[in-house]
Parts: sequence; structure tokens; C-alpha cells
Amino acid sequence: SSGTPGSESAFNKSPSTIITVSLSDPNQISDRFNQNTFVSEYVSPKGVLKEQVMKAVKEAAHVSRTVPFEIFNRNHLNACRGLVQVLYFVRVENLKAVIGFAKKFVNEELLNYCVNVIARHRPEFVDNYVQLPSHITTNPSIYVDVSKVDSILYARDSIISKTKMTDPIEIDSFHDFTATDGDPEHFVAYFREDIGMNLHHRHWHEVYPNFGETPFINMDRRGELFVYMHSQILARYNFERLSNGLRAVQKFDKFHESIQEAYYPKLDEASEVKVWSPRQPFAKLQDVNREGLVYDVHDLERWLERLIDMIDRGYAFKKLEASYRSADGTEKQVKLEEPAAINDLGNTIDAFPDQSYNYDYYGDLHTVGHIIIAYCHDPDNRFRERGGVMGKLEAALRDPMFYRWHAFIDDVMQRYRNKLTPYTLDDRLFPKIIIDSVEIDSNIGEKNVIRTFWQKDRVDVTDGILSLNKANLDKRPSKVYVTFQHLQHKNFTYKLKVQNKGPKPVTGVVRIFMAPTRDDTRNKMLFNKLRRYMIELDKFTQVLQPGKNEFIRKSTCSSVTIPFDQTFMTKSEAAKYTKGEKSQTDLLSYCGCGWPHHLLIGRGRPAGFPCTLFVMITDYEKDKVPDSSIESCGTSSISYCGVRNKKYPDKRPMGFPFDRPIPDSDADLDTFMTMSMETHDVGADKEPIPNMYQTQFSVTYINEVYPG
Ligand code: CUO
Repeated sequence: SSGTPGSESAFNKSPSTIITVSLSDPNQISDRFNQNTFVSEYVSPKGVLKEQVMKAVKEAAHVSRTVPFEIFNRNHLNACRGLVQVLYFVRVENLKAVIGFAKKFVNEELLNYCVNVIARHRPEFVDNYVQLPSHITTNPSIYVDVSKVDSILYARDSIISKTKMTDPIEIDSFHDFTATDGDPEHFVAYFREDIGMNLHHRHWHEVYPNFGETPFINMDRRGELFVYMHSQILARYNFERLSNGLRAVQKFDKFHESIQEAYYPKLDEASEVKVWSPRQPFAKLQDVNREGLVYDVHDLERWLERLIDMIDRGYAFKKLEASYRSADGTEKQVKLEEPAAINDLGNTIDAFPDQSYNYDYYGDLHTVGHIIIAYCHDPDNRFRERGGVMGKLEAALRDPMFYRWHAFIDDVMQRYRNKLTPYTLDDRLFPKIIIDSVEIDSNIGEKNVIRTFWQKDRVDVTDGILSLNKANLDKRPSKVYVTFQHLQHKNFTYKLKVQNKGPKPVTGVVRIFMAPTRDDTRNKMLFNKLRRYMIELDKFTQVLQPGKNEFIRKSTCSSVTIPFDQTFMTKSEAAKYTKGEKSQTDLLSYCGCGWPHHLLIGRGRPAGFPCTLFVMITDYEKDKVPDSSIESCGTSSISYCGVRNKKYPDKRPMGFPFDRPIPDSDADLDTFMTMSMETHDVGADKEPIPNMYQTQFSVTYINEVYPG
């Protein structure tokens, strides 16, 4: 649903989000709300009344200020809903004051999330290129252990110290991450605990929140993108696992089995010490009943059964509303049909209350799974322990269990994908376009090799630390940096040679993917397996003149990633965009939302990791979306984040052509890339589809650390 931003009707669309509170009600906090200045200042001609602000703030204040904000906690999400609406519709000149008012009552992190959601969506911010600094710069303790700052300052305060209190501080972060090689899962800790990836995940869920009843948020293909973006995280995680000789991630679908993987976060919540709880090895899910959260493990099973029933029958029970009831009073069934169903199913599994087929019936599988896992160590609060990272947006990806849970969620989606009509030749063919060759050039003398290594960088977290540090002003360090090590690759280019046999120039969409060639048992992967390992590397448009074309594409242009400086943008850098000192055209996308460029390529192996590169060119005339665009080389991540307040810029299903399996389960990628010219049957006589190309390449890893 799309309301008119700023209109009263759009706001009033969701009366259910406003709890009934009478201002004359003698309740515990109403007197604190009764400040006379408030009355005149916050009334907006656009329909946000003082009462609405108060109701929203009061609703949000139900989440205690002393608990960590959890994005996967439905009570917390519900608490956000009214506040986000008020912040969206209140007059912009009153916004600061309303935020200041809310600050007095609302959980700080919850408010921070709501404000960020608004900053990503309110037209005044979008149109004026307002950028938010990277979350780590304002809230470093959610990403790194900053407790060392205090001990450093304490040591400096002694008379024998030669260091001045104001000298800059460098925190060396988790050089060896949070565990040891005694735990096999530790081999991929560099990926799970990568700060940039966790920032990306936080950002994505700010751009596509799921508290429902938010008419102003761009919902175009949100459910599909939820599924796609998370399945890409899984494909990338499996690339790392295979690079390290680990088996592929095992989905967690037997909810009563113990969880072998443990996780000990060693991180605090910002602003006060609220440590996130660890999970011991072999923990088991238990029914949760604490602090207003009541879920049984059996809920997960029941929702799953219903979802499977829906997928297998191909029909969903639509919500029982008057308009959906048929004459005899039974519920309406909706046929699962593309292109709508993949999106609706995504919004049903990651339940977006108003977009789900039926929130009451199909439940809240993905979100509640996060929460039950997050509380399995203290499900009834008898030990008064905080949740684990699985409930926390900023840190869920650190936990090995994240991937097992999402592999399960993705498997439910695969059950649906398996029922989709396989792509026909017409779906795949771009007539008269022939890819002659594609090469990877890393400028190292050898073709088709990508080099990976470690890099040490630092991020300025002064803003975040100083807001924590209550010490006296003249004793504050002038700067605080976090240094950290991350995976990196040497920049490379794709060199493409393409023929256009037609008489006119045409525009193609070049789609580039990679996958490990062999699986975790070292067998060459058949198509229906390989497609789930395919990692999108880039997608761009290219004009193809009649005859031969040669062009290169830089890895740094990737439509999947954003540059390092954007992932770790400081406040002063962010301000440069608003002031126009930095190119505002870069901000077409959700600037700051994007896969971190340093993780474009997985680690690989010292002796070289055999990989498959797949390139396909499709017809832009067929794929383009009005009023949206696939940029030729930008600093935005359209592939995983979409375009801000516009439609997703590619008409094809996300992940095309690997989003659907093929009927022949013994066929490999070669077979997928062939056709019969006569019958259009796939694979019949090994005639290649000329607008597709594959080649082998190698990812070679060097275990050395280089400065950034
Ligand atoms: Cu992003 Cu489960 O959705 O984490």
C-alpha cells in the first residue's frame, strides 16, 4: 500500500498502531508529558497532533530503557511502529524537538533505529542528500570491544605515564576474533565477525524494516529482496567454508535437536554495560516466556507445517477480512503465482504483518526463530540473562547459528522455487548476441586468477567513544580509532569480447556470477546444486554496437558493493554529501547500504581455489524498469539494496537465471547453457546459448597482512 507522504489520511490509515491513552488519565508517566510548550510546538497542520506524538512515545516507552533493543523482538518492533509514523509525518521543523522529547522516555537504541529508518525514507532527507554516519562511528561498542579505552586512560592518568590524556588512542580490535582454532567454526570467524558485513546487515534492515503499517516505506519487491539478499549471504558464507575446508552450512530444521555450534560474543550494548549472552555448545531451543515474549518451539513447527502446506498445494489462505470472504463465509484462497508469489511468500516468512498472506495463520517464522534461538540459554528469565546476538540486528551474523537458521529459511523458499516453471529458451536467449570470451585480469601476469589477502585498516570512532566517556573534557583523547583486520582482494577487471550480429546497436544487461566449482565433497556440482552457490558479482548495462565489441569492467564498479569509505563513513564525511562537497549523484541508491567491497571475493586457498565464472547478457529493452536505472558504474549497491524510493531496477527475478532449478537433475551448468534450435528443449543437442559464457578461474589466497 502506498499513502501520500505527509497527508493526514496516510497517517490515519493505521489506527491500530495508536494505543488509546487519554491525556487526563492519571497514569504514571502522563504528567511528564504535560509540558505546556509542547502543545503549541508539535502540532502539525499535516495531521500529527500532540496527542499522537504522546501516544507514540508512550507506546515506544513500553520497551524499558535498560534492556538492549532487539530488532527481532516483535514487542520491540511494535513499539517502533507508531514512533516511526510520527517521525515521518511530523513537520520537519519540529522533528528535532520531537526526537528530543522522545529521548527522555524511549530506549536509546530503539529511538536510534527509528530515527535512522526515517532518515533513509523521509523525502526531505532523501532530496537533500542527508547521509548518516556509519553506525560503528556512533555506536562502536556494538561492533568492537571498546572496554580497553578505559584502561588506557586509567594508565595514562598515572604520574609515571609519558602519554598525555589527550593523545589519540588506537584500539586493536579482535585480532584473532572471538574464539580459537579449537572450534572449527572459528576458521570462518573473519567472515562472520567482519564489521563491514554486520554494518551492511544493519543498514539493510533499516531500509527494509518489517514492523508493518508503514505506507511510506518503499515496499517494491521487499519480500523477494529479503530472500535474495539473505540467500546471497549464505552463498558467500559457503564460499568461505569451502575455502577453509569446512563442509557447507547445515540447515537447522529439527527444532528439538541440540545446537552443536556455540557462540560467545564478548561485546556489550552501547551506553551501559548490558552484555550479550553466550550460547553453550549443544544448547536446545525451549519455549520462551519472558518480558512479554511468549513463544513455543511448537509455534515454529505449526507455522512451518502451514507454510509447507501452502507451497505444496499452491494456494494460500488469505486473511479473513470481510472483503475476502466468499458468499458462503469461507476464507479466500489465493493461488501462488509469479511474479507476485515469491515476494508475498518472502513477506510471509519474514512476516511483514500487513503484507503476509495471513499473519495470524502463517505466523512469524523467521523473526521468532531468531528470538527463540537468542533466548535458549534463559527462556523464562529465571537467571535474568540478556539475549544472545541472534536477537540483535548489528551482531546476528556473528553467530554460526545465523547461517543454519537462514539456510533453513532459504530451504523453505526452495521448496517453492522447485515448483516454478523452468526457464524456457526464450527466457534465456538474447538473439544475435554472442559472448566470444570473458577473462579476469588482475594485472599479475597470469589470467583468470584473483588474489586475496588480509588488510589492516582503521575507523574513526571518536564520536561514539566520547559520547560514552563521561570523563572530564580536558582528559578526553583527541581521537579514538579502531584498527582491524579484514579480508581483501587485489582489484581486477573483466575483459569481455561480444559480437552483435544485428544491424543496430542494442543495450545489454551484463550479469556476472561466481561459484566454487566443486562442493564440500570435492565433487563437481550439478546445476541444481551449483545455482544455490552462485554469488552475484556485478550487473551493468552495456551498449553493443553491430559487429565486434571489446570492453572492460572494473571490479570496483560492482553493483553489489559499496566502497570501504562508504561502509565506514564518519560524521564529517557524511556531512560533505549534504553540503554538496561530494558527488550527490552517488546517492541514488541507499548510500551506505551495500555489501562491503572488501568482501566482494571470498578467501580462496593458498594453492588456488577452483571457481566458475558465469556471464550472461540479456536484453535491456525487456529488463528495464521505468523511472529506475541500473547505473553503469556507481558507488551504490542496487543488487542487494535496490534504489532509494524507486522500483527495483531489474525486471527479472532476483538471482536470474539461477533462481529456478531445471528439470533434469543430472544436468550440469554446461547443459543449462545449451539448447536445441529446433525444439527449444534445453540440452538436447549441445548447441550453446551464445549470450551465456562460463570459464574457470582461481582464487589464490596469501596469508599476509598489508596496510590499508
Ligand atoms: Cu537479516 Cu534473519 O534477517 O537476519
